[in-house]
Amino acid sequence: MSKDPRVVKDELIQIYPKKLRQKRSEQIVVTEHREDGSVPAIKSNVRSSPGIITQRGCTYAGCKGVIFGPTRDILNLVHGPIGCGFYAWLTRRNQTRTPTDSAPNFMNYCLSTDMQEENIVFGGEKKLKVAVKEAYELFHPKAIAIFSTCPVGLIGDDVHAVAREMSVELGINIFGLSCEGYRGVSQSAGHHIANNGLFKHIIGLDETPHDDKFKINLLGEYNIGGDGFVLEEILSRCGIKQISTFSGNSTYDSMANSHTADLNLVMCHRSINYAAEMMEKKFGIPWMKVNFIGADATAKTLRKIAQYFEDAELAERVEQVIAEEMAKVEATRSVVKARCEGKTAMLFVGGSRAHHYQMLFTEIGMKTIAAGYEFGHRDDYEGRSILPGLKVDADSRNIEQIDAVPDPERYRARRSPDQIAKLEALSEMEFRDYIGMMKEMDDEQLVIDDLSHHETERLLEIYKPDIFCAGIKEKYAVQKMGIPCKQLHSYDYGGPYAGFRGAINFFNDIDRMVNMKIWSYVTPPWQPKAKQPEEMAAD
Ligand code: CFM
Repeated sequence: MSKDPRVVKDELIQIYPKKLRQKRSEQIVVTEHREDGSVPAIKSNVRSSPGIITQRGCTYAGCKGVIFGPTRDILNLVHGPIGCGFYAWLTRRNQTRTPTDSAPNFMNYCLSTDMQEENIVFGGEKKLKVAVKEAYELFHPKAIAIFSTCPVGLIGDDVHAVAREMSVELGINIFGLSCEGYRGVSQSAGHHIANNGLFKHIIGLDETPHDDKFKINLLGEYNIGGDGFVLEEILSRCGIKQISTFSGNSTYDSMANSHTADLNLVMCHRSINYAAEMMEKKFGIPWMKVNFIGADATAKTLRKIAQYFEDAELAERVEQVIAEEMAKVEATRSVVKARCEGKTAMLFVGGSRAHHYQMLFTEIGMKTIAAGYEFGHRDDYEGRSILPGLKVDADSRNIEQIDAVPDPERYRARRSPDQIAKLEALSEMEFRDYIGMMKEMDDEQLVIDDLSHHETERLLEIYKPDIFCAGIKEKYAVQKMGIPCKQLHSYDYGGPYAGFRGAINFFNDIDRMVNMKIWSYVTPPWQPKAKQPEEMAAD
């Protein structure tokens, strides 16, 4: 079978009925850098077709699991049947560290109203009130967030009214989120709803000032496998004050105080760009796209921060940290690169990692031959420059769009438009911008949105990549085909992978996986018979 990406594209979709084939053909593109700087348009953020096995999750997962879940002291109460409630218990390896043993941490609790048939028929508001009260009496949290699951929206329970009423009764911050699973086409809608919730109900509530010189927030970093801990350590060594993270290892108070920072760093553009935009409009904090995945990428990001603050001492400290860390990275990288050079990878992850992790593979000489997002939008693929021409579809219009305006008292432009322009001219800073995944990929590679299971199998069969990166739902199907699968949602209990120390971990883990002989002993479904023990011994 030809490995020409155009031929492969046809092969992937030829089994589908005509209408679906047409739709999928617009969601699969072959990368190219055109003379005018553009990349091919890709259809994305549209509904998955029934019958297809998608990798996607639901809107509630994006709101509760991704954005609110990693904050340890907001009590997250799921209003819905217990099945959805299971997901409230963070099994996704977000880590957190309390300053003392007695400081609140609700992340390992699963709080649900456990709706029954009776509540679906007669309404669940009463049960929700009782649950809020009970949760309050048990934990005495500063804030309670109530998450709506599908049936709540279908029967029309007013979680917001209950939240307001209980907030007055209990004297704490209680708010509802209309993040029913069906609310959007994927997790992505849940991100937007959660961003709106953060903005309306938390950000800006605490005015405590800080006299640190360099104050930032890290947005779109969820402390999977301890990534956030590594970044906290690097930033503090550089002398940069991290006011808050949205939302890895974060607290309610830090988020409430986050508008006192002078710069917002955006890691995962897809999940948190809304908050970054709204904070800039309301408080005057510029946002800049960064990437801490990859040692070179981390060094570049640190230099950008130093440039933004225009401080010689900070720049010097940053260079010192980079020099110290890079020496360690190089020691591992040179060994691993020699063993991995030329091997191939495929990455199909939610909305950022399929881009960011390509950097790590490039650093050890591996090539990404196919990549895609589960739920990224066109700007995540093609860059934000396409946004002005984008038509908002009905599914996206379903989600509240907040038009933030400057706060009459608190708006303070941290940098003038002239200063921003000067900084942009100085280096490759991406203020209010994201260039997207495709611009950083080689030509003639496959980019596939919302990859289906059928397409996964055909891709693996045709290309036989050395490693496939995805999540737990894909992992075992891929490995049965004799190809190692690295989870990038949870790191397979490995990690952290961010920053310099994380890059070293990643290089070692990938080296072990792509060079492990065991995969050649698995009989993929397209091969007639398994290797016999004597053949294995002869290998
Ligand atoms: Fe952003 Fe994420 Fe991702 Fe995401 Fe996710 Fe995630 Fe992800 Mo799983 S916020 S888009 S909704 S980087 S949970 S921490 S790993 S799919 S690529």
